[in-house]
Formats: sequence, structure tokens, C-alpha cells
Amino acid sequence: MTCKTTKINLTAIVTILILSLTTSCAKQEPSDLSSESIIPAPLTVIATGGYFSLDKNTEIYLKGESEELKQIGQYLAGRFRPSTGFDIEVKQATESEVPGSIYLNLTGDGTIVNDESYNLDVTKKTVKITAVSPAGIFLGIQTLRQLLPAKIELSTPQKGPWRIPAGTISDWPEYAYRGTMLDVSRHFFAVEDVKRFIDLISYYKINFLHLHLSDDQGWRIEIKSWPNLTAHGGSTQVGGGKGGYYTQEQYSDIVKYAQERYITIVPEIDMPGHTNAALASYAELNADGKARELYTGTEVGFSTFAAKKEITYKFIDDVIRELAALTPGPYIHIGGDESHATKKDDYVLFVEKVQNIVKSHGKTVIGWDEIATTKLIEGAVAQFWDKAPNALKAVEQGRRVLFSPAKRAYLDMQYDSTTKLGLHWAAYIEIDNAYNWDPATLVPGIQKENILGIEAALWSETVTNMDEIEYMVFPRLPGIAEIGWTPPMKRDWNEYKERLAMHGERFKAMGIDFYPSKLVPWPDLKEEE
Ligand code: TNX
Repeated sequence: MTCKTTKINLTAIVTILILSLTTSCAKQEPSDLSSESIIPAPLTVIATGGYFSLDKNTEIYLKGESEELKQIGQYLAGRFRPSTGFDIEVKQATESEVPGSIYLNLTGDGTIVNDESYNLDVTKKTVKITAVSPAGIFLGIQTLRQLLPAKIELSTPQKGPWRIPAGTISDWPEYAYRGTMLDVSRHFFAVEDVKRFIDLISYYKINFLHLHLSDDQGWRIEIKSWPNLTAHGGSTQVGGGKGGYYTQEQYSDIVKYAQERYITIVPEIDMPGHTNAALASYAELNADGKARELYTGTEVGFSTFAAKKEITYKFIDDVIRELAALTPGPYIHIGGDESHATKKDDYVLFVEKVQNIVKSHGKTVIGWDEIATTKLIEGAVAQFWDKAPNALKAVEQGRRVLFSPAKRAYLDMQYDSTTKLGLHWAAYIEIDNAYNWDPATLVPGIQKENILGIEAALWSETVTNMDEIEYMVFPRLPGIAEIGWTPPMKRDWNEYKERLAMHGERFKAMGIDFYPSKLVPWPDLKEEE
């Protein structure tokens, strides 16, 4: 009896094994481009059947004279090298087309819509990415990476085949600003972590990284004219750890690393509230002239710059001047949230003055939605995180809004009541909630043309290291990235969750410690080879 059962079970197991082997082999024959799991979903995809094979003879050819294009070619070769083991060369294209090659074509083809748009044409003979700007080529490369097997992302040599399904993709983003915010103040993250973060978000076509560089618990960017900000104000963090800060050199290195991945850094100095670290570093910035103690807790709303003191604006002018010099991007973020310890009149006076300081250093100002309760200067952007009436006030003033509604786009919110990390003051945000919304219809009275874009924010009161960052960011960020990239007509949760499921293997290959939400039909994820 026992023996019989075992026999039956064995037959069943063997059958299942054979079945699953044949299906997984079939899966290795990509021939339908339109059923690939690309995130964010491209605008148009036309499958033509068959595939291109990447092999040891594949080379990358550049069309168009540009240093940046050369760098992108090297970046692409560098992405494929570790897992394929191929030493892919990057060369300038000549008249005759070399079969088996990848072409990066910067000259456009007359159909390119804007700087971020690209066409990807895959035939049995060649792969071509066409754009009018290096950014478009870079974005096209992210799509190409997702068309190869997940193991392309591993850092050790793997067996092929490396096949890319044939067809044409024509793609560009819904919103120009697709951002993520990282709070490096509550807990400090080293340069290497920020670089890894940049690599991970660029895979999903995120193009802005907002760094929350100062708060009550720590000042994280060296300001040469006020050295105690980092010497003292950067010396701790939430929980009393030793904190840290970026020297200007390190910061510039981050900015450059991001630039090479077509990501613009948006630096934030949060003020007039959230300023205890500065108030502890320089007594004169306090209304009473007395330095505050360093703070390692997680309360908000107790600190404020002295809005009526002249030294405050001399200080801010110095800080913004140095920061602007380190910032090739257009934006500087002035915070402005939760200034509960600032009198209303002082807050208005302060925000109006500081907007002009930012302007005087040639930058466009962004602030949390509270700044819309003051008179916004031309071009100012309000970041909607909490109060829709504030966002509406910005629109009434003819200004644009950046969408980061805490109930949907705060990556520090817990997934559900069992999540150990994170907070839940705004909501529990499961993967479907993070995905299923549209900035253009979320707040009545705010339309697409009033919206600069979307940003997912990771506050770090409870997040202390890279693994924890990854757990809170993945897999919500790909969904937010898709909201920013793909028009609402082309987005559907039930279809998206299937695509997201296929990214589980990619997360694993990249070593991402992600939250395996039960709402997503993840395939059985093999252990990394
Ligand atoms: C609110 S969001 C804050 C931050 C906290 C966050 C925690 C915003 C502009 N202010 O100071 O870190 O909640 O979720």
C-alpha cells in the first residue's frame, strides 16, 4: 500500500518535472515582443516574430558624433559583460550594417517626439535604438535590458542563449518629472548606497532623485562657509548612531554618477522648520541666540529658524549659493513642511524671501505643499504630499504641482499591519494602492497640464540600511514609475501585476531585497546561481 502510493507519487512528480521542463524551455524561445513584461509599459509595441541573438560576436555601433553616446555605449557593454562574459566592443558605425550588432543611433529618424523618446527596432539581424538625445538612447537601453532573460542582471558568467524578441517599440513618457526621494538625514546613507539606489531606479526610467539633505536629526551636505553644520550637525542620526555627511567632492561624485544615468539630483534643505541640526550647530540662527541640543528622536514640528533675523538670510544665501554651484539641475528644494513652531506671519515672510534667494542663484524653487499658502514666485513648484487645498492654491496661482500624495506615494508607509519597518500615519500602502491611481484625476481642479510629474518619497526614520531601503522601495517603485511614464489608458492593475510578477526574477538577479506581496502572482523564484 505504502509502496503503491510512493510509486504513483513518483510518476506524478516525474510528469510534473517533464512538463515544467518543457514549459520553461518553451519560455526560452522569445518570439512575441508584445507579451514581454516591460515596466513601465511602453506606448506602442509591435511584434514581428523571431528574435535577435546576442552572442560573442555582437558589437555596439554608434551613429552620431557625441562623447555622451560613447559613454552610453560603454555603459551598455558594461551591463552585459559580467553575465554574458562577452567582451562587447563599442565602435563608430560605418555605412555598411554589420549583422549581429546593436546600433545606438542619435540622429533620430523623423518620428522622435522629445528628448526622452526612443524607438527600439529588433530584427533577426540587428537591434537599433534611435533617439534625438542621449537621454532617449539611455531610456531605450533600459527597455532592451528588460527584454533579455533576468539572468542578464547577474554579476557572474551565465549560459545563454541571449535572445531578444523581434519587433518595434516606440515610446515616450507621460510626465517629464518621474522622481524618487531619499531621506539621508534621519538615517545617513553612504555614497555607495546612493549609487546603488540610482542604478536601481534608473532601470525603471526614473529621471529625478530628490535628496532630503537636512532635517532636525542631521545636516548631510558640507557647506564650506558654515563648517559646523556637518562637523556638529551631521554627527548623529535617529537612534543616536554616528550619522555622517557628504563632502562637496563626494556629493559632486553622486551628482555625476546620476547624470551619467540621466537622473537629475534635486537637493533639499528643509526650512524654516525641520532645522534642529542647524540650530544646534550655530547659536545665532536661533531667535533666542542659544544653540539647541542635537536631536535623535522622530518627532516633527518643534524647530524653526528665526524669520526676523538678518543673519538667517545671510546664512541661507551662503548655503544656497554653495548648493547651487554643486547643482547642474534646474531645481532646489526648500522644504517648508510642518513648520508648526513658526508663526504664520513669519512663515510667509520667510518662504517669500527664500524663494527669491533660490531665484537669485539661478535655480527654480520647489517646496512641500505648505509653501502654496504664501505668494509663489513664477516657476515655483509645490510638492503635494498632504493637503489637496494647498495643491489647489498653487494651481490658482498659476504654478505647477509635483504629486507625492502620502497615501499612495510614500514608500515609508507600511504595506500592511504586519510590516515591521515603516510608519502608517498616512495609510497602509499595498502594491495595488501604490499603482492604482492617476495624478491627473486625484484632485478635482488639478489637471495634467498643472502637473510637473510624480515623486515617490522614502523617509528614513525607520529605515537604516540598503536592505531596508530596498524592502520599502520594491516593488512599489516600479508601479509609481509606470504612473509617471505610461498614459492612464494603457494602465491596468490586473495586467500590471502579471508583468510585475515577472520582475521578481530580475529583482533577485540584482540582489534586491523586495517585499513579496501576496497580491502579485510571483513565479517560483529560484535561488541565485
Ligand atoms: C511627514 S512628508 C514629513 C516628514 C516625515 C514623514 C514620515 C513631509 C513633507 N514631512 O518629515 O519624515 O512624514 O512619513
